[in-house]
Amino acid sequence: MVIRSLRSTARKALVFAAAGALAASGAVALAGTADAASTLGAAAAARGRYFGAAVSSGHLGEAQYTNTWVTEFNGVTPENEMKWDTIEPNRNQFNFAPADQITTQARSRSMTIRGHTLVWHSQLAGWVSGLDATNLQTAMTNHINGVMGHWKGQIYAWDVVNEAFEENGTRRQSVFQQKLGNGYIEQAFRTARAADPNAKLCYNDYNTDGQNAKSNAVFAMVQDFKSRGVPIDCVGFQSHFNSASPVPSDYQANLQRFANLGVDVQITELDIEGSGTTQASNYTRVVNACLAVSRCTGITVWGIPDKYSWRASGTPLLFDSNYGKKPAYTAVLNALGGSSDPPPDNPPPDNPPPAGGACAATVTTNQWQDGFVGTVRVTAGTGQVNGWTVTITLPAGATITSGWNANRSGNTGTVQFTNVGFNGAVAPGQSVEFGYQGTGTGSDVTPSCAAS
Ligand code: G2I
Repeated sequence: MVIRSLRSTARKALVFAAAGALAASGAVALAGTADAASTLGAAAAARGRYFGAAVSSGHLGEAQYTNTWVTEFNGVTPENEMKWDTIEPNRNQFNFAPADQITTQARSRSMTIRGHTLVWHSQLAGWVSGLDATNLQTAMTNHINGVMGHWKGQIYAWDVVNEAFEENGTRRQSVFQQKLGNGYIEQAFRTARAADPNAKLCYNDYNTDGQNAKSNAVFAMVQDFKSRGVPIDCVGFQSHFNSASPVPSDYQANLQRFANLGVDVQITELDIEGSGTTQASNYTRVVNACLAVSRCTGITVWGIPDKYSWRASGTPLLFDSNYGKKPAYTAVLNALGGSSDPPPDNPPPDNPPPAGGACAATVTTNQWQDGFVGTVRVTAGTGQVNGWTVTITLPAGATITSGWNANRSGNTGTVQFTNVGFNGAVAPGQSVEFGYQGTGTGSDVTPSCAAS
């Protein structure tokens, strides 16, 4: 197996130290125990930020979906599970179970959780629209208290009010606006502060990513709130981009002007339609803008693989529909200061690669309370490998429940993995990866590799 050199270990220790200090502040957490700078979450943590994904509870049963989430990201926003129609479908009957599926997993990995969203005109339960002003006021307060109370102390930031403005800067004529008037946003924020004083309270919207009539209206509202002591801590910029709505040239300047008001800014629903280098460079611009604004505390992409995006046909995400890392992924990782290449010293100069025809294997384990994901990298030596077998011995009590990109001989104790059709051939010095998921403690595994 490959023994990592001191240089690699020192690099990792630095990243972990930085991330640890930040985790203590509650804002960020490590994605796992994988090589720190080789995942989006760990690279972002080293820059003092979280990197999250919108997650749907309905996909958690798909091993690669969950694995990609927990391996790559250190933050999460439930995509639909906290919306009013799901979470309070009938008055005062709360349905927390779908969102809890996500938050329980997120909490066991110390992820940064964004709550989305409390007061929004869309995905609103039908019963809300029929209420008179007095009842609507009570229902809004009760909703905020009920939902925030359930996760009190566990949510990093809440989108308290979502999409309350029109493109021309006027208020959207939602049921809240029509029945409660202009004051409803302020009321929602004041109620939210009392419901969970530790959560950051955000206003969240789209098409506010550059300076325009809509973002100016939000700006004026935040300025007014700050001047009157209305509790607001952050502004979320959804950042849904495509060719008709590209990353604006003043994107960073716009984030900065909000930050200058004394609020944090967050990129809350990032996706950019396109492919290849164009998509990659647009993602790079967004990440660089956030990194350049010290109060930009994190980025969330609105989904994991393209196939589950709300606009899948535009392939707007970082992973393709087979969970392959797209050029945009590499661009984001690099912009965050990470690298998906094996460290330059892996195999290190003092630990030469295996001889011609042989292979080496390394395992990175992402361990949480009661389960683990192992990612195994098989590297060919100086000669071509045409098939391989990796053997590991799991600690007692560990059981593999699923795996991908390899055939597997068993689930406990000594387990052998052999290549599948498409990843048996490994060119000299190149690597392929496979993985497994299990229950129990699966760390401290030493693999051996035999080429066939
Ligand atoms: O529309 C993109 C986003 C804009 N900002 C607010 C976000 O909350 C919003 O997210 C999307 C979700 O990604 C979609 O998944 O919100 C949509 C609804 O406005 C979500 O779509 C809904 C479908 O409309 C429903 O038919 C479906 O039952 O997703 C539901 C759950 O899959």
